[in-house]
Amino acid sequence: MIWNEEFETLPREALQALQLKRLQHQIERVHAAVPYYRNKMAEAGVKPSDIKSLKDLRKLPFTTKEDLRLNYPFGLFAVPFERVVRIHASSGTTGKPTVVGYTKRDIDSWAELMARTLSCGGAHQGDVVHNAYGYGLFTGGLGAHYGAERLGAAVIPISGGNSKRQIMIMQDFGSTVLMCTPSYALNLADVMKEMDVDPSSLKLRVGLFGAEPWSENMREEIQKRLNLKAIDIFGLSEVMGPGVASECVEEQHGLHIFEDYFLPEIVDPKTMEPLPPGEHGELVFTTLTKEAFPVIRYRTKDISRLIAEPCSCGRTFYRMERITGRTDDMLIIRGVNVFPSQIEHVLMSIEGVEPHYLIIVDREGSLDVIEVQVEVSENIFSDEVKVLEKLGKKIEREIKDLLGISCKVKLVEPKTIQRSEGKAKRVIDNRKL
Ligand code: DLL
Repeated sequence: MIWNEEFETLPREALQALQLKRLQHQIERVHAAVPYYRNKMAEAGVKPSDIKSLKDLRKLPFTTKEDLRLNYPFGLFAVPFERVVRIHASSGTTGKPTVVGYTKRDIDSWAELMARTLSCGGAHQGDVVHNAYGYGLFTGGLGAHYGAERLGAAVIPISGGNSKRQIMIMQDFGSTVLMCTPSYALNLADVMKEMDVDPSSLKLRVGLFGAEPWSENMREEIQKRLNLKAIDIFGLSEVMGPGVASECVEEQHGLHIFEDYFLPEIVDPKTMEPLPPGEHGELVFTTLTKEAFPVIRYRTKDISRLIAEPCSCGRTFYRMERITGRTDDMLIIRGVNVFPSQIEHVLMSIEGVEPHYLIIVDREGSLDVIEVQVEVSENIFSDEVKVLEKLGKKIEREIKDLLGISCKVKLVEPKTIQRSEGKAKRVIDNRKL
């Protein structure tokens, strides 16, 4: 079912007229309220009144995570702080997180967008939504929660972890819709097998999976092993959280972007020139209605392409192809965004550690595991084993404190990690998605 028939099936022309009106209003507001954006626009020689058509979007400067970092924590908020009712955060590139805020109206739009997402995936009133996205600063848990309530479904706010209990609840409460990361879905399938629970004895019908990259192969495996239809959903904190784009259950091919709220572009990551539908490049979003934390031409670093062909579900929104990669080195480990620079930040704050390290990522069963190999200075290495062990544990603890993920630290002798002859290779990702 289409949650909001009026907007989701707007003829393209009417949609573009609406987008332009909203864009002009948004740019004017941002220009008036946020000195940083105002300065950036002045540097680029553009004023709000220069935005006369959607094509003029390309005159506006891009926004990156670096801009967010420079304005940490609230410098890019576009409303007086009294109007902010929610704060979320995701990983920054170093020690500080990326912070986003929402007004009451933003939360209301988000609930609408997530109700659309759920509906797009085939969920409806009467469903029992098993929400295993993490609740907390991460946008997944609460984002999905409000959407499920708006839809009129019964939501189980189970959050992540404790898989055996999750499965018991699924059995006892009759969960029909599963929401979690695709890797956690596979993990649940493993645990079901261990517990001797037959997935077809459960009521699960559909799963809405996202927050990390996955593949068609993974979709097939999840669908087979959990006996449900697997839908890809996409979003990012800076733009809203989940609820930016979603596959429809009819086609399961390409994610409809909710274009009345977000204006998508695909740009060539080298020249930064916009590319036409069909061509691969970096996804860029401009928010059209956000009050507390609007973004202008935000560079997601995610690689995709736009699909302009009409879809059999009746939605007129363009689709984006599933994310096929990133232009930077961000990793997603068990649903947590991790930048190698964050790990470097931890390592460099510890005495006796050399600036040579290697991050090795693997998938054991359906769980991501990471090992950080790091060189230590000569005098530490020749010290007692106990000293080395203590140092290793200290690094593991500090990485856990900053990133919230466990890793294994392996201290190695000086000069054993291969030196680069150009761009250092810091990450070996052995996961096959
Ligand atoms: O992951 C929001 C979200 C929550 C989306 C729940 C879907 C479901 P962040 O933590 O800010 O927000 O991470 C955003 O995750 O730039 C992508 O690199 C990646 N990502 C999100 N969804 C997908 C997906 C949430 N369906 C970053 N496929 C994005 C591939 C995804 N990558």
